[in-house]
Amino acid sequence: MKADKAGSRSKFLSVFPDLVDETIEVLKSYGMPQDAIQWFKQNLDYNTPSGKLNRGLSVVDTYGILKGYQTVEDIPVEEYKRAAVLGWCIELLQAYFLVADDMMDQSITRRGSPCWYKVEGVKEIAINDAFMLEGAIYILLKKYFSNESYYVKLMGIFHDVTFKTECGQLLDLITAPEDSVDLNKFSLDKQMFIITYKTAFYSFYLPVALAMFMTGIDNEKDLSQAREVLIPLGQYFQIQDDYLDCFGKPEDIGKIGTDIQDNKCSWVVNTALNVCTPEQRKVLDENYGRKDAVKEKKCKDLFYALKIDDLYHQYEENEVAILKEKIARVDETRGFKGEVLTAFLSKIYKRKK
Ligand code: GPP
Ligand code: MG
Ligand code: MG
Ligand code: MG
Repeated sequence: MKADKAGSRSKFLSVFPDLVDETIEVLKSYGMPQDAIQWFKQNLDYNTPSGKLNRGLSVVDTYGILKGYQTVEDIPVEEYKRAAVLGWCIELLQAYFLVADDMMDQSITRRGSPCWYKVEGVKEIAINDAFMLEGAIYILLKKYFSNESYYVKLMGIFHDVTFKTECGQLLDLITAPEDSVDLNKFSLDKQMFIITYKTAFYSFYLPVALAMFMTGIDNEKDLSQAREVLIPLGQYFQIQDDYLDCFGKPEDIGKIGTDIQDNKCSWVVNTALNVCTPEQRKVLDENYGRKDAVKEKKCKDLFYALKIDDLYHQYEENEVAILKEKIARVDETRGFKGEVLTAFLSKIYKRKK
């Protein structure tokens, strides 16, 4: 399918206001007061459409590719709407996770603006707002898909993937205690487990699986072929995220990295632990994971000295070659297409944000 990035994005964005209105209808039907309705609308508008929208757009793109449409414009209106609704459901899931994650990670900015809990007057109410963003997913699924044979599959996968993500987040958090830094607890294996669960399932497997359910090209063999590429692709994406947290520019990534101060079991620190000398290890033991900008800078300087950025670029080239090989081996006899996976890969290769 040919890509017109800006066109696809604005078409996808144009669906969102109606979905906000339809979700708000539910609150109106409860007789909720106007200020509560306004709060919920603000929550939806601030947290949902402000990102890259890669996950949401991928549902539409995958749907178009599987159905054999040449461009997004060729997708009939009704079909486009439903694929876009599923795309927005993932963006709502993402919004729900990020609002909560930013509180847990004590982050300051997200997508170039203050994190939602940092917005004047929000604070801990953001916890409930996160739950309500999740709730909006099921309002939309019910409204648009409850008469479809695959409705239960959609609900099942959202629940399954949400729980997997929460498991990954749990491990991310307990491996990064605030008050006791013990780098012996870190390893690249542990980091791989964390990122597979906290990122890869919902960001990569979910968009493709949703489009597959919608098209009916969802034989277990094909879902498994999709998973075999999308899970490693998601791991690569989160390793990029870890790399960008340290080496990216805040003006590019829209957020200020917190992994060093937060004692995160990230790809960067694990790679450094594998290549550092005993003296450099001492620097990390004494400075990593402390809420202190000077100590953070010492760690960052060490990561530059160890050329972790070069190691990242080597990792990236190697991983992308492996992924391309895997995609070339996809069996298309039942209607699944390797192009779905190539499209995803080209969206994230060498990303800066
Ligand atoms: C991102 O990790 C992880 C998630 C968005 C999953 C959160 C899951 C929950 C159940 C809340 P990150 O903290 O590295 O992301 P970022 O760098 O964008 O803050
Ligand atoms: Mg986090
Ligand atoms: Mg975070
Ligand atoms: Mg991160």
